[in-house]
Amino acid sequence: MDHSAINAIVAAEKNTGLRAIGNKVIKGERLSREEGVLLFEEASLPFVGALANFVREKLHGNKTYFNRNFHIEPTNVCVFTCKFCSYSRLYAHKEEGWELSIDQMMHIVKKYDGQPVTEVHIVGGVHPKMQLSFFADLLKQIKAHRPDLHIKGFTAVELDYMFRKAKLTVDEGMKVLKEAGLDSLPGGGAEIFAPAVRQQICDDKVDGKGWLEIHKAAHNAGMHSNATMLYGHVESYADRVDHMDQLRSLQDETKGFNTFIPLKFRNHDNEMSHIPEVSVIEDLKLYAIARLYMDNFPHLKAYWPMLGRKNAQLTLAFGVNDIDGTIDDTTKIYSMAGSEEQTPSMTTGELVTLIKQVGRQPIERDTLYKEIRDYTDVPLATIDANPLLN
Ligand code: V47
Ligand code: SF4
Repeated sequence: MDHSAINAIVAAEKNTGLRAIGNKVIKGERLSREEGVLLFEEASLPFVGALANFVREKLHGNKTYFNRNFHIEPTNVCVFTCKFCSYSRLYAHKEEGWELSIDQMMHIVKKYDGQPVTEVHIVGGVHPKMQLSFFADLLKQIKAHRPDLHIKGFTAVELDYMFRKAKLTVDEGMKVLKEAGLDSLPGGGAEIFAPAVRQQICDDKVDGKGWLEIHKAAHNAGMHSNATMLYGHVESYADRVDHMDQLRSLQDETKGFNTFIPLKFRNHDNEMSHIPEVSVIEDLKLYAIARLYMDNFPHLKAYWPMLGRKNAQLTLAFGVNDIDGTIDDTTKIYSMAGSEEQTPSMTTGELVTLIKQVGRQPIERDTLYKEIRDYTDVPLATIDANPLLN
């Protein structure tokens, strides 16, 4: 979208507050908390969408990133009791859960031998008996087997518990895992930082301050990380803006975040099932406002297993420039929460098609957004259709 088109859209806006915000966005100026809340309360979807698309195209043109990754979920046994979680089983009921040994996890890694995956994403419940030394061994074995595979592992919730159990400071614990092979941190566990919301939805795990401290320590140790926000439950618009504001401030300080990933609350089979899920209009507005507010986050990701393929395509017109990866069907966190995709796995060809169908340019990236391959002119028939070649 060029300047004259976006100028016309902003000039036509009748609400003076929104018009002022539009003009700030065009000039590349930062939005305040009040302006963030005003966008949620009063802006129309076409208005925020046009602005977010303008910013997205200014930053990335038509480029839309994905990567080839697979997930390992070491366990779904968890000491915590987040009310939105459909995935975890308390230790007391661990017969309903699973816990993988290092050998079993290495078996998953070895399944991808010779396949062009670039990342393994390790995330799971917080098992009381899986400790720092266990995970350090796992990381070492993965690196020894496949040194080029980027290991994106462990939410701040898992790390906080691991470090406390090992009686190490956050910096000390991070050093141990980095030396063992950890390359970056995923964005999970952030939920909503506001203490009053956390108290209602996840009152026993690391708080917002602790989450931010762990990501700061990772950045200081030279690692990158992602950040998530679980939205569409009991939080207010001000809570969403507060969450994004705290992330934006840490990013000013460290520049260590790659990607912001809003996660839509899904209400299947959890203790918050009585809360209705928000509409797709609310989803798209949230992505757009996130793109406008998080001005120092290079990337905005739509996690397609949660949204479904069609809605993920839509987000590409509302600020999103990344749709995660091919993933692997071992991912259970989302299918258990009622995600759109019961067996989340897409071949590279399917991902490329999904991006091309909406007029964007599919680019395979590595975890740190180094471009691996531009698929714009690659004929579909030559892209591997084998799901294992994700
Ligand atoms: O923190 C749990 C969320 C997160 C539900 O960094 C739910 O690249 C919706 O953070 N409805 C973990 N969401 C997963 C995660 C993630 C996923 C993909 C990529 C990356 C990345 C990170 O899943 C949790 C929580 O916010 N979650 N239950 C639910 N019912
Ligand atoms: Fe445990 Fe994570 Fe589920 Fe919370 S969201 S109960 S920390 S697995």
